[in-house]
Amino acid sequence: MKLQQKLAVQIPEMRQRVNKLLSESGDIVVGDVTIKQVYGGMRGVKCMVTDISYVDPNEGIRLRGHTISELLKLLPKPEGAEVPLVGGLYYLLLTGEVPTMAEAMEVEDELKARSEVPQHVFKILGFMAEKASPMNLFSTAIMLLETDSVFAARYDEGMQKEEYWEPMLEDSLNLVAKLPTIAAYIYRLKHMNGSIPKPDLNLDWGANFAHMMGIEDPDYKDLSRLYFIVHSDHESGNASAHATHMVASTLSDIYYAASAGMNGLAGPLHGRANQENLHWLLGVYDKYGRVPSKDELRQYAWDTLNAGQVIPGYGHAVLRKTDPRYTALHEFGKKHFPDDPIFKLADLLYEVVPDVLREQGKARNPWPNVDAISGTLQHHYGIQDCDSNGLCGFYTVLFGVSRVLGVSANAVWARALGQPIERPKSLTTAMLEEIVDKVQVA
Ligand code: NMX
Ligand code: MLT
Repeated sequence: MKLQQKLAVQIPEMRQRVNKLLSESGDIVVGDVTIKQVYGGMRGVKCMVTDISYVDPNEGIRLRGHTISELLKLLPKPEGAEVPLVGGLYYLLLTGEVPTMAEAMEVEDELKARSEVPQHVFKILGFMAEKASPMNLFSTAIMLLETDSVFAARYDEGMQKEEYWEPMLEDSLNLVAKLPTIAAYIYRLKHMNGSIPKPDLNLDWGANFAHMMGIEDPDYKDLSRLYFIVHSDHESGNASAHATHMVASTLSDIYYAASAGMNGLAGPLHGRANQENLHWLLGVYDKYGRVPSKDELRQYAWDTLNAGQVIPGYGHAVLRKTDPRYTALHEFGKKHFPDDPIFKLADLLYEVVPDVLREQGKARNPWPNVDAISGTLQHHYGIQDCDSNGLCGFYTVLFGVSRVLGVSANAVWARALGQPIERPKSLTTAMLEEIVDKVQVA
């Protein structure tokens, strides 16, 4: 069934479920909040809801109930390909159902029909390219598309609240459709004077990105789809998803909201960790002129920690085991280029870093996250993260292209369920001290 029709059937049922929960059980307690959590980035505080994905600390992400490895088997694939269609994943994120090939292709066709990027975006990015980082360009490009927001226009006309999700979906499809061209254009501006091949209408959304990057190796098409699938969603508390949700909760449209999410993704503790990890690996490789020994790598890792820095790509706010997204990308590298020296180095890092972090005793999770391998795979295909002016972050743009799938699917459902403006409560330090005094007296 077509995406829009399917959602039109699902939304009233879901509204009923949520209304029942709220009216019959709205006052039931879900969890307590400690002072450590109030000061500690709200870690573990249960205060958001999404049905699109869930991160179990040990098992990792499930998207609509499916693990990454299940999804790679379940979702429809283009003929002869190893990795499924991203259009099929988007259908799953939005509807919760594994699409048939026809349903996945309907989404792919919708995206193709909406993929033309307005000329002003190319022009303005072109003016900025010399001085702006790839993530600045990416976030700006999303904002430049805002002029065409259907949601903003319909809101001004005075639409009913029940209808909000429809233009939100329209905008989301329009935005997602253009992202591969925008990302490839940013790369080409930085490295190839901004000339970009026309999208190939015979290719799917993910493969078209590879084509526009000028890489015709079919393996890179598979890697692009894989990359865009694994980074798409990671429940709603992560910084990019949460920022998007918060901004959208003010009834800003998806362009304002997703651009805010991308600004969060640009930080080194979040999506930029893929860039940091790759640069770290290249730094080690350059220092020794080869893959170092385990002892040398251990020392390098300690030097990083002793300099007060983090080891990028390791640790996580929720996960407590190896990230299954790391595993999926690692398997791809192992199958296609096990002898790539940087891939070997990333492998050696896995053998060294968890022990080092355990020995240091600070990180709650010593295992790798997705960013400990993703840059290595792009690097293998010759994709550079930095331009000749030293402006870096293209790998984070690729994370961002994928993350917009998840945050926009969430934004459509947030509108459908009438989620209100987000507004948690802040306290003062004196108030917390007062709470402590009262507890101690009692
Ligand atoms: N290297 C060194 N120290 C670390 C690391 C690491 N990889 N991970 C955590 N720590 C430290 C952390 O800085 C903190 O130190 P302090 O008490 O001095 O402030 C301490 O260990 C406790 O932190 P955790 O509670 O384990 O982690 P938290 O939930 O606060 O932060 C991350 C999670 C992901 C921000 C953190 O593990 C980190 O900085 N990792 C490296 C950057 C990274 O890979 N980010 C990408 C995350 C995934 N993504 O795609 O967004
Ligand atoms: C993500 O994919 O957003 C990261 O792993 C960070 C997180 O989940 O906190």
